[in-house]
Parts: sequence; structure tokens; C-alpha cells
Amino acid sequence: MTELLNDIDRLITPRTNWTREEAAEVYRAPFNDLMFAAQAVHRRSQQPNQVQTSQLLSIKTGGCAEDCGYCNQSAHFDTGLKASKLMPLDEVLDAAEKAKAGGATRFCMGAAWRELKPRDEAAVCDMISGVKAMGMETCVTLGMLTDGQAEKLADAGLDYYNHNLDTAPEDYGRVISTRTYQDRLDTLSRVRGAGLNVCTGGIIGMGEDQNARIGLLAELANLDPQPESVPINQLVAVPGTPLGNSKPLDGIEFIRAIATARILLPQSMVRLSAGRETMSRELQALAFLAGANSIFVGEELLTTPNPDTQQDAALFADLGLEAMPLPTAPAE
Ligand code: SAM
Ligand code: DTB
Ligand code: SF4
Repeated sequence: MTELLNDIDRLITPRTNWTREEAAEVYRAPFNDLMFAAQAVHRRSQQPNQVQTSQLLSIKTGGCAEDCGYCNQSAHFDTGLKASKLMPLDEVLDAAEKAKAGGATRFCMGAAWRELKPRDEAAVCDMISGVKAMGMETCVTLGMLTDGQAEKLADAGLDYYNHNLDTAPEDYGRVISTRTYQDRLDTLSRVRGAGLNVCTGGIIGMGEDQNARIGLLAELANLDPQPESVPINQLVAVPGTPLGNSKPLDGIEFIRAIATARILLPQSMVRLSAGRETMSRELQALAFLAGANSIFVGEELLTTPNPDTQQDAALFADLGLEAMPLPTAPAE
């Protein structure tokens, strides 16, 4: 075991000065050493048998101006997906009630927008306030934000804003041409500036090399302060998108990425996000052992399928996992 991985006392304190070399040393360690260290950090920093549950809803589907090469909602590609307008408030609140009844504690509303337009702000704020009033945590992912918008969302009752880095800076241009890495970082700093919790992660399995996966994880770890929530998505390859023919990712690489995220971001929730539909129960169990402690529940992500509720309930029962309760407010 290398000195870096052996020093669990040091690893449990978040730091934002990870070099690529150090991140690579973690990622490429012998698998047993990596898993041991990840589980040790996990047990010292998180509740080892609890998993946070979020549920997604696509409040505005398709027709997006961006050209993200993985995404079936981009107007640049023909994937047969039907575009729709912004969903009415009552339908959103109905879906949130159902998600709550199904056991989700956070409701994440996603829109296929390049950026939040001023004309949509009020409608989205009403959705946030309505979901918050139900006693759920709120999250939205609406593309880029300009100055002042994150504050409006926060005032409406928003808890988390999701905006992913997606991949390493040097790999970014291969995947997206319509906005830059710096645009993404700028939106994240507006989110942070408004006092919101930051949810940011990426996608692996897009045909990137191992260095790009390591680069993404180091980039996420070096956001200062570190993000509260880190979704690690496995590419859902959708025919018709530029990345639709990507070779399926090796499961061991995926688990290495999760374990590295846990070690580099000890205090963050690491979410085993898109891609669970095609993962075996055993691979998901390994992801939890590697330190993942959050998932998306419900039978659909935004536009693609997710494991059904019965299947997830059986997996939790067989692994002795329980849903993480909402944080209770500190006593006055
Ligand atoms: N339009 C907004 C944006 O891009 O920030 C919000 C919605 S977008 C669908 C949110 C995130 O979902 C993307 O940043 C990407 O990381 C993830 N995502 C989209 N399509 C995916 C796919 N096919 N497989 C895995 N993750 C995907
Ligand atoms: C994230 O990192 N993953 C979620 C959420 N943030 C918005 C989205 C996954 C989308 C998968 C493809 C789809 O269902 O459209
Ligand atoms: Fe898809 Fe979001 Fe990119 Fe639009 S900005 S193409 S919705 S990932």
C-alpha cells in the first residue's frame, strides 16, 4: 500500500490541491488497496450503510441549443426524442408528491436549456417553492446561470444546483463545442456565491482515456470548497448521438472512478447516477463498497430508463442498506 493510500487520517480531511499524479496514484493502485482505502475513508466520513435517494423529473425535454455529444436532448442530433414545452406547475408538483411517497428525499428538476432565460425564472421558482413546501430537498439543473439568477433560485427555496464538468478540461472539446469549460466553472462559482449547495460531477464511458477520467476527478476535488454532491454518470449511449456507438465501459474502471472520487472528496455525497439500468447488482454493490452513497430512484432518469422500484428495494434489502433520512434542522 502506498503511503498516500495508507494514511487514512490524512485522507479524511478534504483538500483542494490534488495533483494529477497523486490522483493517478490513487486511481491506479492495486484494486484491493484502492477498495480498502476507499472503504476506510467512507466509514470514517459517511454513514456506511445509508444511501441518499434523489428523483429526477424532466420539466422541459429536448430541443436544446447545445451540442453535448452524449445527449439525446440536443437539437443538433436526430434521436427521435419528442421535444416538449416547460411542464405546468401542477404536473411537476404531482410528480414530486409521487416521488416523496416512493421514498425519495430530494427532487431534481432538469431542463434541456443552454441557459436559464429571464422569462422562465418565475415559473421555475414556483416549482422550487412548491416542492420545498412538501418537505423535500430541492435541486434543479437548468444550464448556465448569469449574475443574480442563483440568488433568485435560492430565495425560492433551492437547496442544490446541478451543473456537471462532464470530463477533464483537455477532453472537453471532443464532447461539446457550444460552450467552454470556463463557462461551466463560472456557473458553478455563481451557484456557490449564492450560498447554494453545489452538485457537480461527470460522465465516464464516453470513449475517454484513463487520464481524462483521472483529470475529471482531480478537477472536481480541487473545486474550493469541494462540491457537496458529486454525480458519477456512466454514459447511457443513445443511438443518433455522436457518442451513441461508444464501447461499453469496463466495470472495474467504473469502480476505480467511484473509489477515487470517495478518496479525493471524503465529505461529499458520491452519486452512482446514470447507467444503473445496465449494471449488475454485483457491480452496484461494488460501487457502494467503493464509497458511492447516493442514487437516483424512480423508473426514469430524465429521458432514459432507471431500474424499477422493486428491484432497488430488493437490492437495498439484500445489501442491508437503508435510505438516508433528511438532515434534521439544528435545535434553536
Ligand atoms: N441542460 C442542463 C445541463 O446540461 O447542465 C441540464 C440537463 S443535462 C441532461 C444534465 C447532465 O446529465 C449533463 O451534464 C450530463 O452530465 C448528464 N447526461 C446527459 N445525458 C447523459 C447520458 N446520455 N448519459 C449519462 N449522463 C448524461
Ligand atoms: C446528473 O449528473 N445526472 C442526471 C442529473 N445530473 C441531471 C441526468 C442523467 C441523464 C441521463 C440521460 C437521460 O435520462 O436523459
Ligand atoms: Fe443535453 Fe444539457 Fe447539453 Fe442541452 S445542455 S444538450 S440538455 S446535456
